[in-house]
Amino acid sequence: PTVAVVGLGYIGLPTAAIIARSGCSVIGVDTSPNVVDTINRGDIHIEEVDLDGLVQAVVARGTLRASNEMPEADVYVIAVPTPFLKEAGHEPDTGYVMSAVDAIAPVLQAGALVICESTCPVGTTNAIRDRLSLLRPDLAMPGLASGTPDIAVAYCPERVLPGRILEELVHNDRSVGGITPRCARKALAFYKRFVRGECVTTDARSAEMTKLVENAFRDVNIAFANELSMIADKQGLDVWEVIRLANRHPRVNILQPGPGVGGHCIAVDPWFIVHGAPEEAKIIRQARDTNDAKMHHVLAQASELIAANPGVPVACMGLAFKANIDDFRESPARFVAARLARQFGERIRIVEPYAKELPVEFGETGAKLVDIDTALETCGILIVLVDHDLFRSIPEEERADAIVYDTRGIWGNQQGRSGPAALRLAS
Ligand code: SAJ
Repeated sequence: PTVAVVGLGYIGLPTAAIIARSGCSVIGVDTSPNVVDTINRGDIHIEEVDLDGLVQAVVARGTLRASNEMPEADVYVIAVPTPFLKEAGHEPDTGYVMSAVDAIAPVLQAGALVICESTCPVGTTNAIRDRLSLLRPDLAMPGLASGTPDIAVAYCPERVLPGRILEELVHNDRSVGGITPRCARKALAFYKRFVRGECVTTDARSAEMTKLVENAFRDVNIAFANELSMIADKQGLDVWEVIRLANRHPRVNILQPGPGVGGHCIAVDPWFIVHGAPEEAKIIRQARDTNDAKMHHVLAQASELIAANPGVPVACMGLAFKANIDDFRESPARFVAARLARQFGERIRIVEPYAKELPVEFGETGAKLVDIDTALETCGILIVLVDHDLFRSIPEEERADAIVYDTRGIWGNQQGRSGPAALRLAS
C-alpha cells in the first residue's frame, strides 16, 4: 500500500522510515520545506540512534520520500504535535491534528484508512471522523450510518522511548483502537506489517485514554519519589538510601527523584486527563504540581548553596531533560541552570557533553560551556542536574574537594555529600 505519514518529527520520521523498510511506499508530509528538503537528500533533522542510516537507506531505495503536499494514499498516519494551552487551564490543543485532517479530506479515496498516532484527549478520534464526514459527505464514515463504510478511522498511540525509538517501534506491544471493530481490524492488519510486539485491538476512546494513563502513571510515581526527596531533605535523610532499601521489598518499586520532570510527554499528557475530568483527577493533578514544584525547590537550594560560598566557581552538570540524550527542550535541568546563570553570571560553568553551544537564554549571562575536565579542575561547587553516564563515571577522588549538590543521586551513598547534606556542609 501507499502510506502517507503526516508530521515528520521525533515520532513521524522514525515511523515513516520503519514502514518504508517493511516494503510500503511511504510519503512523509511536513509543512516545513526545510524538513522536506533535508529528508529527500537522505539526511535527518533530528537526533535519534541509528535513524540517519535507516532514512538514508529507504530514501536511496525510493521507498520513502518527503513532500509538502498531501498525496492520495491507502493509509494516512497522523503524527503531529498536540501541545496544551497554558493560559487556557491546560486545555489540550488538537489544532495540528485537525489541520492534518483538513489536508487529508480533499484527497481521501474510498477504501482508505486514517490513523491518528498523536497523543490526544479522549474523543478526538470521533471528532476526526466527524470532521471527515463534514468535509466529505460523499464518503460513508464508520459508526455513523448502516452499511459498509468507505473509510476506516483508528487511534493507535505510540509508546516509544527517545533514544530507543527504532527498536521500541518494532518490539513494543501496541493498542489499536477502532471507531468500530472493523476499523480496528483494518488498522491491525496494517501494524502487523512492521510491528513484532503484540497488537491488541480495542475501541478508539479506550486507546486514547490508555496512552494518557501510561504517562500519568509514570508522572505520579516520579512525583512520589520527588515528594519523598523533599521529606528526606527536611528530616536530614539520604532519600536514595531509603529508596534503595524500600525497593528490596518484593512489591515496592519506587522511581528516582530528580530536579523535576521534563520532556514532551510525561509533563504534558496528564493535563489531558485533568482537563477531561477536573473534579476526579486529583492525584494526577497533584503529581503535576509536585513535579513542577521540585524544579523550583532544587533552584532555591542550589541558589542558597552558591550564595553561601561567595566567589566559588560552580559547575552545573547537564542540560538535557534526561540522561544520555541531546534533547534540551522542556528540561528542568536547563531551567535551573539558566536561572542560576542569570543570578550568578560568570561564576556559572555549564557542562553538557551533548551541547555544542549554550541555548539562547544563557546569551548575556556570562555563563560558559566547559568540558568536564575543566569543570572538575576549576569548580569548587558541583551541581548534578542530569544523570549522564559521563558524570556517573567520575571517581570519588576527582570530586572529593568539591561541595556537591547531586539532584540525581548518581554518586551514591556518600554521607554528608548529596543533596541537602551539602547545604549543611556549606553553611
Ligand atoms: N524521571 C525522573 N525519575 C525517574 C524517571 C524519569 O525524574 O525515575 C524524569 C526524567 O529525567 C525526565 C522525565 O522524567 O525528565 C521523563 O523521562 P522518561 O524516561 O520517564 O520518559 P520520556 O518522556 O522520555 O518518554 C515517555 C515514556 N513513557 C513511559 O515510560 C510511560 C515513553 O514510553 C513514551 O512513549 C513517551 O513518554 C511518549 O512519547 O509519550
